[in-house]
Amino acid sequence: MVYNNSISEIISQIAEVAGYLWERGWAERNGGNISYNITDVVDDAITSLKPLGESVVLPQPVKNLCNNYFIVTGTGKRMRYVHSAPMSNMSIIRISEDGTYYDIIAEEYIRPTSELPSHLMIHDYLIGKGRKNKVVVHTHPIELVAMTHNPAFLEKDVLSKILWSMIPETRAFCPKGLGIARYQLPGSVVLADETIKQLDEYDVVMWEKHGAVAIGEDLIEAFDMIDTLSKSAKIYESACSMGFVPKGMTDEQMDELKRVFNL
Ligand code: 2HA
Ligand code: ZN
Repeated sequence: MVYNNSISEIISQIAEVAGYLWERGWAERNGGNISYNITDVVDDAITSLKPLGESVVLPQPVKNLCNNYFIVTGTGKRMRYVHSAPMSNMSIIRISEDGTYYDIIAEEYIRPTSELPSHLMIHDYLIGKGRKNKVVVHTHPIELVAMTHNPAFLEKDVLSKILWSMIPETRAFCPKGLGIARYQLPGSVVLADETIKQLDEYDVVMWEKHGAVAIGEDLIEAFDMIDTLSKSAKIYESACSMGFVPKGMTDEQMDELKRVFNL
């Protein structure tokens, strides 16, 4: 199919980020998923598309997403192939007029990610709040996930503080830090609910013993936030493997960054 420039650009961006997720080792097998709200840039070529198969009922209606369009990575599809052949590994879906079901409309009948409930409920929640969110990305960053295996790090903002203190960049570019959603079954509505609870305060949420979710207006920015937090987690791990637990920057040093850079 031929897409307009905006949609082509979005497809290239998803392919680019899918490649990073694979290269980082965060996307074993079919791990991770991406959704991108393209409603603002669809044209007649897209809106006139007919459903390719059966409509799929959503586990929870998404009232703020009626008639919205998304590009979504497919269930069971590998990020490394989303990178090399994007439209053979994801599909375009249209949410129904009443927000209770969706249709797959392009290019092939590829069923969306198993984490679609979380993706759509997050999009729905953020649009309802008037936020300009367009993307949700979920991935399995090794060191960050490892850190969620330590119960002490699951208390509010403990992990954020450690990660901020590892390198000034993280304090500067992830000023909100990250939220924590306690372990829930992958793909479940409760996991989506737990995630949404964190989104008023955070743009990145760690799913305990599972992965990270980032939201944003821009996919590269959402990826960069996980990447930056992950860099801090690696520095922490690296120091521990050298035989010491890093103390990190002091509170004064972090406050100075906050003051000087207006964070
Ligand atoms: O898409 O990562 O959480 C596979 C997953 C489920
Ligand atoms: Zn996952």
